[in-house]
Amino acid sequence: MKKMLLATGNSGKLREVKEMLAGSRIQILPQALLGVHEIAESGASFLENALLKARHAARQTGMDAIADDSGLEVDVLHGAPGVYSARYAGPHASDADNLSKLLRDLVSVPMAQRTARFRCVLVCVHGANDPAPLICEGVWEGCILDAPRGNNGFGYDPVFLPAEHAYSAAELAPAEKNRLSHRGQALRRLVARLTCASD
Ligand code: ITT
Repeated sequence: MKKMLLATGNSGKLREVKEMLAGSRIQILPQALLGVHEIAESGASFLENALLKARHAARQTGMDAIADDSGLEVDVLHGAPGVYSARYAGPHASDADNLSKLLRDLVSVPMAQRTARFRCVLVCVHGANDPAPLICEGVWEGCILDAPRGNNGFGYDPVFLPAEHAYSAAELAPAEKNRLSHRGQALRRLVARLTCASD
């Protein structure tokens, strides 16, 4: 069993990654368990922020670290909230604050123009100064509903209608979300590469 640190303070991400790795050869340890504090996400891209988080956690603990930087890109908002998804309604915004702001910003936008996608960039570093981190990405296409639906998931899930479904991401069973989602895609790619590397 390989132990790896997951550099996130987001309990929704942690739950999904743990669910998806159950039964694999990778055991995830949350950064809070090892006393790693969150750092400012000052990068301009998902990749820069994911590397900042993973390198910081690896530096603090000496462990291999995985980090996820992800967000929602809404076409009519020119890709916003994007890397600012967690802080869309302000620096200390809750999921509910961010979701309400998004619905307000789209209030007069017809359904056909509400196309959007979730993007996830997952990185894995072998030590803080790893010069060749593993980088995997996943993208989940859909559109933004005009009102929240469902209680599963986290973040913007209640207003995200996947292109291939009649249910919002928050109405999907967790296993179905993981099968389709940006994070599920990126994590399966990462696991395949980690498994190759260790064989
Ligand atoms: P960490 O940086 O500690 O991992 P965070 O919540 O700050 O936690 P990000 O900076 O990557 O994470 O921001 C991601 C935001 O994008 C997250 O807070 C949600 O609002 C949104 N998001 C990402 N993946 C999502 C998903 O699967 N479902 C719903 N919203 C998601």
